[in-house]
Amino acid sequence: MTHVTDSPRTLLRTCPLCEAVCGLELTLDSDDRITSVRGDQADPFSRGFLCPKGATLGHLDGDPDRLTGPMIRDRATGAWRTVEWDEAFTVIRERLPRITAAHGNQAVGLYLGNPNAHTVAGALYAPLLIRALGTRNLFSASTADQMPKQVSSGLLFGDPLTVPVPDLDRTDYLLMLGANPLESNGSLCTAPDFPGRLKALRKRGGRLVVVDPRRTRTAKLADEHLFVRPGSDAYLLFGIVHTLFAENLVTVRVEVNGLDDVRAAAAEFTPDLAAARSGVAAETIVRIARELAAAPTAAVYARIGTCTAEFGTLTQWLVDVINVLTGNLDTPGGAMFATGAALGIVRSRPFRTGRWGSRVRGLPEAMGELPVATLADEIRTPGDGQIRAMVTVAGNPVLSAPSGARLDEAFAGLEFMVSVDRYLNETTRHADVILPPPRILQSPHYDFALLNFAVHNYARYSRPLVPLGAGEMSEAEVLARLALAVSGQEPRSASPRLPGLDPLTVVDEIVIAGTLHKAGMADRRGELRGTDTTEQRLDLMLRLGPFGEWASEPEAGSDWRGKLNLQVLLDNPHGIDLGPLEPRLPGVLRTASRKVELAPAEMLADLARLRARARAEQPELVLVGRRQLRSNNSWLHNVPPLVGGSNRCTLHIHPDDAARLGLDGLAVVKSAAGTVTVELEPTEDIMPGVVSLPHGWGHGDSTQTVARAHAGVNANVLTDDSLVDVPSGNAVFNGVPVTLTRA
Ligand SMILES: Nc1nc2c(c(=O)[nH]1)N[C@H]1C(S)=C(S)[C@@H](COP(=O)(O)OP(=O)(O)OC[C@H]3O[C@@H](n4cnc5c(=O)[nH]c(N)nc54)[C@H](O)[C@@H]3O)O[C@H]1N2
Ligand SMILES: Nc1nc2c(c(=O)[nH]1)N[C@H]1C(S)=C(S)[C@@H](COP(=O)(O)OP(=O)(O)OC[C@H]3O[C@@H](n4cnc5c(=O)[nH]c(N)nc54)[C@H](O)[C@@H]3O)O[C@H]1N2
Ligand code: SF4
Ligand SMILES: [Mo]
Repeated sequence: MTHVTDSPRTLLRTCPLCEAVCGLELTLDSDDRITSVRGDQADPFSRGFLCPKGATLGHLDGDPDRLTGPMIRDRATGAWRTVEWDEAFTVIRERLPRITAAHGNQAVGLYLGNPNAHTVAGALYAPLLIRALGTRNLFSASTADQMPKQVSSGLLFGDPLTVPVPDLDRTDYLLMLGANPLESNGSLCTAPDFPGRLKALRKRGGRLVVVDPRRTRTAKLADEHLFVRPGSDAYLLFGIVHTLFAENLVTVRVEVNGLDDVRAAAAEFTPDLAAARSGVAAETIVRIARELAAAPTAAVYARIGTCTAEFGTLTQWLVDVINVLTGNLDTPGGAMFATGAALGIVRSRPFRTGRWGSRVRGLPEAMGELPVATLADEIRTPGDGQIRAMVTVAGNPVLSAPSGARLDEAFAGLEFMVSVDRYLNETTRHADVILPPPRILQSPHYDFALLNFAVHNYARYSRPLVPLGAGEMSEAEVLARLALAVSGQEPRSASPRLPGLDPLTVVDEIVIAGTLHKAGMADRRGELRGTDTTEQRLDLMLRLGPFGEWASEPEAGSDWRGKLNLQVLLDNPHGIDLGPLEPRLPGVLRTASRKVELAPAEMLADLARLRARARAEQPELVLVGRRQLRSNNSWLHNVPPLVGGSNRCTLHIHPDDAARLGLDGLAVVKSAAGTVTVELEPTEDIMPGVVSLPHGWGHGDSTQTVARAHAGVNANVLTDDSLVDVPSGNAVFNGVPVTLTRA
């Protein structure tokens, strides 16, 4: 890449690595290399916060192992060669449509990984690929992550994207379960400097209670930490609900249906039962219920530890049931709904799941997706509708999905695979073609998804900081061309009606025209600003959004009401403070009743499972995960300053368990799904009876040099894809029964 610049220069950009959306101030040298990264002090939301991952963005960006051009694998020799884009797309256009022609659309599976939630390409152009493939075999990291929260929100509020977040900056009491934002910086709760916000909560006299089988850094910061047996959060929360009813502490401030059904359901799930299952004393559960009811404002927040568990959806439902019963839903200081600035999908019908089922296990669809826990089944089980080819975009399911070893084998048996990814890794090594996105700095950034889950209304847009060079392609264009190729179309036939335009422009023009038409503004195309059609789409979404200058009735009450468009964001490169969260009910409800449906039939039906488990024996030893400050799922282990030290793949175990089992050094960990051998790290910070292994490791065969030197083991060899949270189909990573022996 050669272009002339003044050197060095300072540029602003949002960090794309996690949900905290921190503003960054980058210094680039005359070769466009990042020489320093600082937190952007003038960002009104992140106020200069920076974590170790953001700080090493330059190393990630300059990684010599990052793929810089399309690659094709020779199936006979296994050798990779770098090719021109046209050759890569030609191979796809020739191979993939032949498979669908012979076996139908279901023969191709699509997996969308986590970074799609962070990129403009993922937000605006992945849907195009979904449509082009027309397959029901659509999978994503969502069913290894937050699907329980989305199903629960869909049932309660009618829309799975209407997810309440704790009003962190104003709450007086935060009950947090299964989250460790001091290391993760938060999830489904966009809050840059989450640690600082928690400290501020305590400083203003608020109370933080953390429920976790590990004494995490977050737990150490809290007023109170409760060790909880993995997978038992639903009992614990039911114990709180039971107490709220039993002690007449219920104050409902929003319109709801089903209050009596919830009361009836909670009758059998007493604090005593909760104590027996969770290990938290019944008196403590009762006291927490009273504290939540008595606090001027309070919020319950539960994340990955509780989502990726056997009763994930029930747990997420109970979280918001408590927020409702304590009068804290949709009120300042409670659990509130953010107002994203960009126009989102407007849902007309109430959400439901199970509109279709997966072929092999009949698992219900949710949000149009099937559970990733059944992806290996769909590839391996012969018959009509079997997956024979895969497309993956920004995902590494061999390391991130349950029963990873099974999936690894399944991918190896595919007839054809395409991956859009920065790296040759454990998943993409099975691809025939890899299409890499350009450098992070060459992509625009707007958080279409995450700003809908922010604890403060905010917007920020970053233009690409470095132009694309010869032979480089934006990820938006990669996806647009891939969508054409999988349908067997040549780029020039993108649209007969718009001849001479590149595929990306064609797609954007169609979307823009459709959106304008729906808004009754077909004549205003010429007013949209932006250097390309991607920016013009953002401009349109901002103008029509809740703060937008074209909003018919701006809902949001900030000073920016009726003003936003792309130019305003460009004029405010540090981001815009759109004000504190505001009450949004009943406006955002999409239930048929236009009330909060507090007792959805799907949740009441799932109680049978919870009841049955209450009688089951507790396994002697169970596995949970953990996140590490200097990791990001599977893909930052090739960044030298991030690996090593505390950032290693070790099994945390209580010293009493290690002694009882006569273990030290290495141990063999065995589950129903598989076996790994891993180094033990005894610590008092974990409950007896629980061991913890971080996910995303297992780079033993990697061609990434640094990652291979810090390989670790794949935690998902141990997790079992035959288990799911039934209502959402979500994978179960926590509470996996294991046995340990000496290595
Ligand atoms: N540094 C870093 N940051 C990240 C990521 C990363 O890999 N590294 N990943 C990003 C992603 S994709 C996500 S989704 C978010 C997730 O962000 P968080 O939800 O904060 O995830 P974790 O840090 O894994 O914290 C989950 C906690 O749940 C606990 N836990 C396990 N089982 C149970 C249980 O049954 N009950 C309860 N109550 N607790 C349990 C674990 O001990 C752990 O401390 O983090 C994001 N941020
Ligand atoms: N045992 C266990 N397993 C888990 C979890 C757990 O807590 N425990 N957590 C789960 C959670 S919350 C999540 S979100 C999933 C994550 O699951 P995945 O999304 O499948 O895995 P990642 O490791 O995030 O992989 C991201 C991939 O995207 C590539 N990439 C990075 N940036 C870009 C980009 O801009 N464009 C493109 N095209 N590719 C890019 C990376 O190289 C990498 O290959 O893992 C889940 N798996
Ligand atoms: S907290 Fe997240 S968004 Fe902020 S600098 Fe770190 S990785 Fe980037
Ligand atoms: Mo995630």
